[in-house]
This record gives sequence, structure tokens and C-alpha cells, in this order.
Amino acid sequence: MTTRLKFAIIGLGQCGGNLANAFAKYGYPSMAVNTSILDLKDLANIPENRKIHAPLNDTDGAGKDPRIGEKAIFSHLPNILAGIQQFVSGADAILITAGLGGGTGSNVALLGNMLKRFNLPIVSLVTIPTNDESALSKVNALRAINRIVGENFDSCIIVDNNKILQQFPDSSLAAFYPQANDYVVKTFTNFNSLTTEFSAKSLISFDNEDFRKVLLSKGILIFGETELAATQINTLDDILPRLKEIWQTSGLMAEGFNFSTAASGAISIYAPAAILQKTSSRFLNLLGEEFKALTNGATCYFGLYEVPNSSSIKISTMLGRLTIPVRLQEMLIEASSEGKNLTQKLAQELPTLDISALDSMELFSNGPLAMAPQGPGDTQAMAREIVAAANAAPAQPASKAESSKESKKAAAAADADMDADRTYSIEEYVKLKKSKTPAG
Ligand SMILES: Nc1nc2c(ncn2[C@@H]2O[C@H](COP(=O)(O)OP(=O)(O)OP(=O)(O)O)[C@@H](O)[C@H]2O)c(=O)[nH]1
Ligand SMILES: [Mg+2]
Repeated sequence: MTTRLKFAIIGLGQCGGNLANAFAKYGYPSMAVNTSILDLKDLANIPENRKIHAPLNDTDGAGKDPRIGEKAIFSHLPNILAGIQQFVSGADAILITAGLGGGTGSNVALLGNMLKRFNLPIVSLVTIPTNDESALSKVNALRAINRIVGENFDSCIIVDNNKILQQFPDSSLAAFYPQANDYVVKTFTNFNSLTTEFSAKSLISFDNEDFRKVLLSKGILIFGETELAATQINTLDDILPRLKEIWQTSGLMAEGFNFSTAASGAISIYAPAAILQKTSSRFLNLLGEEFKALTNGATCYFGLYEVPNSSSIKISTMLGRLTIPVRLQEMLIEASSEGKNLTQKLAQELPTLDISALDSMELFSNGPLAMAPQGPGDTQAMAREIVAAANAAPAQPASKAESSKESKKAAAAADADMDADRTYSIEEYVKLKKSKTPAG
């Protein structure tokens, strides 16, 4: 694959590793850092020597506790930095992937900060949790986002797992994340790859420097892709009034961006010749105007390509230097109420059961042989059987004859002390018998 920028991909945590693994499938050099050995072993596209296992002591994973993840990263820092230093040499930029919400990947700001020493642009690509995930995941994710924004990396791409759920509603549980990760990487790669450019005829070129400008514009970056069947529109002019809707619905980026906060962006359009022939010559001016209106004057880089034998129109969009989306503000509201409940639950002492109704129940008799009697009659019958068995004990083999004689004698002695008119419990009988049996 020929790429515009050579990215070195570093996946942190399980989701980060899975995304790095998907990037590796598309030919990107990738490595993975994780506190969990089990997560690392499943990353089939990443070579073993590019997997760094960084556990805290003997734990596997960070159990959604970012403090454990942080300590783990610090305790393996020399090893992690040495591995990454070798790996990133020759790259144009570092892309750190992670899922926010857990204990390992939520430390993406910490890792990114450590990697500033390599003097390469740093982009983070992170996922945010779905609505259904726990308050803990949301609180972790929000804290992590704030730290990432505070680090002022060259940009931060936010993939919304909520949108993934909507996009792949019928996907099986096993295929869900691999499918989503593949989609994210494919869309990113369509921007970063020159392959389509080679096969298409360029009317206006979106070049490498344009890509770099938008990608590294700081703040939050979104990208997306929409494909329309050639039968759906007559000319490209038809997409102008739909541009906002296309941006809002394309891709897996977080919902609710205020597009007017964007400082730069890119739109690349790939269309068949028949559509381009019908499109007005003013189209690009109109597109520029529409883009400016939606973004409140952001700089836009265009690409327009004629794709032979195509039956669809593809529109790829990137918007850079956006502010934190509404979806995260909503998550903050959810997390603060859910988080409060969770905090209260954790502060409460664990209630015990009131078992006073069981106080008067005596299920075991006192004594060395704690056998629960089935009923009073049973105990007496067993006691009588034991006495009878001891009296009528059959002859023992020669070696045991002596001790057998002794026990018979003891049993007889014990029986001699027993009151024939009284019934004994088995415990009483054994006690009496023991006290009469010679030790040894
Ligand atoms: N898109 C996507 N999201 C994922 C994937 N795996 C996990 N997630 C999301 O990422 C969040 C963090 O999960 P993990 O990556 O397992 O967490 P971790 O960083 O390994 O942290 P610990 O398990 O606590 O050590 C989850 O809450 C999910 O929302 C994946 O393969 N793809
Ligand atoms: Mg994990």
C-alpha cells in the first residue's frame, strides 16, 4: 500500500491492540502495549516481538482501574520506550489507538506524553463507550478525554461505539468489534492511501500536504465516508443541500459536533464520468461556499476524481480542530448521575441478612461426633446396634486378635457401667465407652 503519511501504530489496552491489529492487516507497521498477556496473544497480525506485556506485578489487565494502568506503564517505562524508539524510526507520525473506559487504554494521554520525546507528530485514535456501558467506563473515558485534550496532541480522532452499534445492528457478538475496527481503519486508509488516486483521473488533486494540514490541525478530528448509488443523484450539485446530513451520518465518529468550530477540512469526491459531465462548472465554487457556511469559514481542501467503470459516488470528509462533541457532554450528564449512584453504593456498608429467626435452631448436638440425628428413635436404635456389635464381634485375624480382645473387654466394661433401664444417646455411649477404653 502506498500511503501519504507513514504512520507507526501503537495500540494501548485491548481495544487499542485490536485496532492496531486491524491497521496491521492493511499494511501499517503496528505494535501493542498491554497489561494483559491474554489480550496480546490474540493479535494475530502483530509480530510477537512488537507486543509489549506491561503488567503491574502479577495482575492480568488493569480491571478498569486507570491508576493500575498508570502504575503498570510507569513500572515498565524503560522497556516500553526502548521498544517504541526502534519501532518509530523512519515514521512520519505516531498514531496511538485505545478504547477509553478501561484501566489500560484510558492512559493514552500518559503514553502520548512520553512519546513526545521522539519529535514526531502524535495522533490519538480513541473509542468512547456506548450508552449501555457502566458509569465507571464513562467516568474513565471522560477523564481520559480531558487529559488527551490537555496534552494538545496533533489531533485526536474520536470513534463513537454507540454509532458502531447503530451501524452494525445485526452483527454477531463475535464479529461486532472486528467489523467495526475494520471499518474505522478502512475509512482512515482511504484518506491516507494513494491507491485510489492512481486508478482514478484527478480533476482536482487532494495532495499529501493537504492531508497533513488537516490531520495535524490539533483539536478533535473526524472523518467519514458516504457512498451514493449513481442512480440516487443526477448531478453532483444534488449533494450540496445534503452535505450537512452526509457529515452527520457518515462514519463512526462521535455525534453532535459543532461543525462551526472546525478550523480546516477536506472533501474528496470520486464520481463516474457520466455524473461529472452533467455537473455544473460552478459546482466547486458552490461546494466551497456550502463548506464555509457550515464551518463558519474553515479552510477547505478539495479533491475531485473521475473513476472509470464506477456505479457510485463516494464522498470522503475530514474536519479538523473541532471542539469536544455534544455526545461527550451528554455522557458527562449520564456519568455524573450514574457515577453518584455507584459512589453511594460503594460507600455503603454491605448489609447482612437478619438471621435471628434461626437463633433457636439446634441442628448439631454438642460432642466430638457431630452427627445430626434423624429422630430420637434412630439414635437409640443405633446405640443398641453398636453395643450388640461390640459384644458379638467376630474373631479377628491373628495380628488384630489382641486389640480386638482389648476392645471387647472395654466394651464389656463400659456396658457394665451402663444402666440397663436407661436409653443412651450415641454420643453418651461413645463417651462412656471411650473413658473406659485403655489408651493406646
Ligand atoms: N471499537 C472497539 N471498541 C472496543 C474494542 N474492545 C473494547 N472496546 C471498547 O473499549 C473500552 C475499553 O475496553 P478495553 O480496551 O478492554 O480496556 P483496557 O484498556 O484493556 O483496560 P483493562 O481491561 O481495564 O485493562 C470498552 O469499554 C469498549 O467500549 C474493540 O475491539 N473495538
Ligand atoms: Mg483489557
